[in-house]
Amino acid sequence: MLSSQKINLAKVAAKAFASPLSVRTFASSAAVARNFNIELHKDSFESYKCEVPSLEVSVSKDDLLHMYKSMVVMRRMEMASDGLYKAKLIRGFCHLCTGQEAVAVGMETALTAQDNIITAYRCHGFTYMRGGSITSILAELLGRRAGISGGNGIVGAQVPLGAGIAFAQKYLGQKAATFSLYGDGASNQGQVFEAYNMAKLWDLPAVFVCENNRYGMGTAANRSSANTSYFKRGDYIPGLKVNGMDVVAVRQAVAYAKEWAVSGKGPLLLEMETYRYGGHSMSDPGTTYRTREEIQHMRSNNDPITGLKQRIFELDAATEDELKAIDKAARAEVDQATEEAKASPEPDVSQLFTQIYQKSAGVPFLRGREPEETHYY
Ligand SMILES: Cc1ncc(C[n+]2csc(CCOP(=O)(O)OP(=O)(O)O)c2C)c(N)n1
Ligand SMILES: [Mg+2]
Repeated sequence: MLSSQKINLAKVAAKAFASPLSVRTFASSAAVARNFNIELHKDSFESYKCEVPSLEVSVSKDDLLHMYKSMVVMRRMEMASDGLYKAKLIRGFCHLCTGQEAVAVGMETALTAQDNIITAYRCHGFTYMRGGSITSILAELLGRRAGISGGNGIVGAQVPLGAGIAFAQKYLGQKAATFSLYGDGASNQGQVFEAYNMAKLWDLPAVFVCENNRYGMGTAANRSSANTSYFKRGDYIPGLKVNGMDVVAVRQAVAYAKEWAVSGKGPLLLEMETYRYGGHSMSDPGTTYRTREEIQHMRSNNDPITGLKQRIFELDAATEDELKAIDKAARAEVDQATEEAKASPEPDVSQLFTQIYQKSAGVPFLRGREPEETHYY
């Protein structure tokens, strides 16, 4: 629960309900909202040892508005976190996903509750998309009782865990996949390649998703990775590079990856080309290792929310007023959740060590920072 050790989210719990967008068949009845046919940009995908997904995508107005709303809420939620951090209500580390919204939203809209997602600490958006409430996410960051818990702060550690979850899915005969997310910085770790190897040996329904936001802390990808084509780094595992700033392209790629993984072809790598607008964490201004012009350029030309908005207008799928109403409702929803999270009491000290070891594990005590802090059950 401590935001100072915040290290969310070991396994983003499978949603208790299926996303309204998850794998939906499009009915042709006149009573059902009409679908829009989108032709994705020709550079949306690049493949390695596999075909690229179709550039033709069919989406309904509901789909488009749901994606728009989810990204707007996510951005607002991160803005609220930013404010709470600056007000010293959130302490310790806080990693925002502003700029990267299309990845979490596009992924979730292609998956079902049976699929699993595991990620590290830049996880607020994924938690929201998996069904975590805004209040629970903000309360967690604030270290309050209403918080939703979890955590992976050891860079890359979630990748073999994800392969293990995929193993369980295969073992249990489930027709679902596990998506393990990691960054460009994490991608060079040995354990990532060990997970690739086992996933391929056993043809696990494991999709490895590299969120390439171009930096690992303050280090540019090309300074840490000898090969920055992350989608090709599985060697014997096919891969796909995806425009991670286009939510519809992400959805299309993830639907393709899921189909690939559950059809028994084994693992697949996805590289989401994305960008974080803020620093690595709240304590990093994010401007010493990259230029302000670069950030501004990404915001002005590649923003996932603006991009989807333009697409919606081009398709004539909704009016400006409709989108403004969504923006307004999102703001109100996040404001209310912020107040609820702030009103949630701090947990009792006796809760400090809950959910670390299972009671049955027989661990009699946990060592604190100082000998006198040792905690006995
Ligand atoms: C094993 C390990 N080494 C180093 C760190 C310190 N650390 C935290 S985040 C990070 C950078 C990771 O970058 P990337 O994988 O690109 O993810 P991003 O933060 O960009 O989402 C590092 C080195 C850590 N938490 N764990
Ligand atoms: Mg990174």
